[in-house]
Amino acid sequence: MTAAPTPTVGLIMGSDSDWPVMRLAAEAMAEFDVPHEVAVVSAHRTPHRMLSYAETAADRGLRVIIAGAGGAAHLPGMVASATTLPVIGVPVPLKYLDGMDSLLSIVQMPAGIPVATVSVGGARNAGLLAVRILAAFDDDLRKRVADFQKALETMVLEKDAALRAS
Ligand code: RP5
Repeated sequence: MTAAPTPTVGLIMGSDSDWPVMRLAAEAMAEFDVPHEVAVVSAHRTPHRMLSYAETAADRGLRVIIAGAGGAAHLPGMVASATTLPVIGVPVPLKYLDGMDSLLSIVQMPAGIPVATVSVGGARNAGLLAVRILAAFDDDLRKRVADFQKALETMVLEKDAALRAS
């Protein structure tokens, strides 16, 4: 039996209710066979767990953290303040305010503590950005990212051709 590979991306979210959005990040990373771990870590309800997660992440082998939260979405910024790893923030839209509250809570960070914020609900791009960060140090993964982009281009060109032929 072979051991499971050590996760290189930590995918965390403020609540299990964020999972329908955040699973898109997990799916994107799975497409590239990037090993990742998933956890619910709340800035407000489990602050000690959040600090412990952030402070131990690099030593546990993680290289990127994706953090999603909605509403008063302090998780990505607080995690970024307690780790040296790159943090990607995902604004999760809730029932009210169309996710603008989540977006502004995550994107408006003070200088010195960066969070790479994706669009509201943009968890797929968060997963793909994590793949790209890892690919910068991994030639095989970088080639697969290039193949992925080429496939996207081909798909658009084929749709264009089909549209103009109809
Ligand atoms: C945030 O509060 C979570 O990230 C979630 O988006 C939101 C609501 O959480 P629940 O009340 O659904 O657990 O911290």
